[in-house]
Amino acid sequence: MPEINFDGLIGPTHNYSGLSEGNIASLRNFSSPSNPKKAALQGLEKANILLNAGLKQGFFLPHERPFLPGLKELGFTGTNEEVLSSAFKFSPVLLSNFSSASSMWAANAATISPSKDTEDGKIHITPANLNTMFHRSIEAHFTYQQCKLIFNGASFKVHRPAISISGKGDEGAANHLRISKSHNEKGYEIFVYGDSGFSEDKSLVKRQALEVSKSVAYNHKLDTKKTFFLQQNSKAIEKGTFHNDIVSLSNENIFIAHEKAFQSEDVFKKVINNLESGIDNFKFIEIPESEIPLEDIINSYLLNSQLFTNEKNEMQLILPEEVKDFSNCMSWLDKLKQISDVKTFNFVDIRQSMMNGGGPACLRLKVILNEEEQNNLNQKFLMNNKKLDSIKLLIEREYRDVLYPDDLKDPSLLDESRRVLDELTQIFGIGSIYAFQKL
Ligand code: SUG
Repeated sequence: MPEINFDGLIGPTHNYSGLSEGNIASLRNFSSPSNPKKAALQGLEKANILLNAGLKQGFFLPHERPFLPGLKELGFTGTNEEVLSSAFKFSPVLLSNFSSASSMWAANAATISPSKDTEDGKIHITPANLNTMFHRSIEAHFTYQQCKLIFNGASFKVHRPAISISGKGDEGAANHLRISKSHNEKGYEIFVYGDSGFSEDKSLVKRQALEVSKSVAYNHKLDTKKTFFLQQNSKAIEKGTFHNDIVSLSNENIFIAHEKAFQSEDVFKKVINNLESGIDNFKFIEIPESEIPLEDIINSYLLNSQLFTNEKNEMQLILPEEVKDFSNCMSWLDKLKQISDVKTFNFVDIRQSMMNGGGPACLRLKVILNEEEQNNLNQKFLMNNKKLDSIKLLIEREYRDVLYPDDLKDPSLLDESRRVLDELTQIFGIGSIYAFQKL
């Protein structure tokens, strides 16, 4: 299969710290108890659906959290215990920022352009700088390092994370769509942005800057005639669409979007016309506000479902269980089955991630590669049943089943996390990759 998804393994510090302004679920669940064990097992279960559907599946390892090197850089000194307790005393929210398990949302790890789309025939990868939210911005460096390890063959070009403009950043694949006749053919790439980095309007958090999106597209050496830039609808951002992947999705020739996803109807129509004339099997499905209001799209996370092509060459959709609570979404799914190649639906319980605003599509980074390119990537980061069993045992043994933001100062949580990460590097057989392993 030409598609491999890389999921972010969910780390032992998964918690609800209410860190993401504009993300309704993250704010609503602030300070609720989390269950890191359940979260990690739910994530694995979701990824396992793809293995069962005949796809290869990759993983990013969790980042080192709490991130002691960051706290030390700020000036906290002493033993690990002292650093954690003085950081917490100084500012609990500061410690939360350095402790988030947010790298689980791998859709925000990078933007990827397959080799068919790029002038030099390489797969271009730009790790996201995630600059708008501090807790996410500190992911960029380690994500870059993992990308260099995973995509290390001659087929790949891993760029440095993009610069940021006036605090607006780059949110990776969550704001990027690719549409093509099939995975194997040259495609169209759409970059979705919040606003210009130089805009004076600061009333809403708009995470993605147009100039940054353009720079990623330029560095990826894309065909300008097949590259488009669409602005997110401000009203949709205001209601909770902090990333585009909450209101639209694509896979091969299918593009599904809510009527209110994009700011300018005219620009959007032009893009659709281009896709219609360039892709003979192009299938655009718009969800009108009258059929499913934007609020229901946001609360159900219907369009944050993970759409992929399975072994039978049919499309399969992994949806969050929450969708079942919305009869309008369920009726729409019945219709979708009739009018498209989307034939199989899997409902998954990933409630732990959903409570922080991360649905099935957020948990993965999709990479399109041909066979040679697949052989060229670091196979150690791919999942198999043996690794899966060992990881499950590790999670069962080490992860907590209750965690409050205040527990982040507990030095034994740091020890547990380090034990987990150390053992994960052994299970994947990748040597020492974490700062604490190199001390
Ligand atoms: O960046 N939540 C993430 C959710 C990311 C979802 N990704 C996609 N839509 N692709 C975010 O807002 C919440 C963490 C906290 O509050 O503890 C958080 O970071």
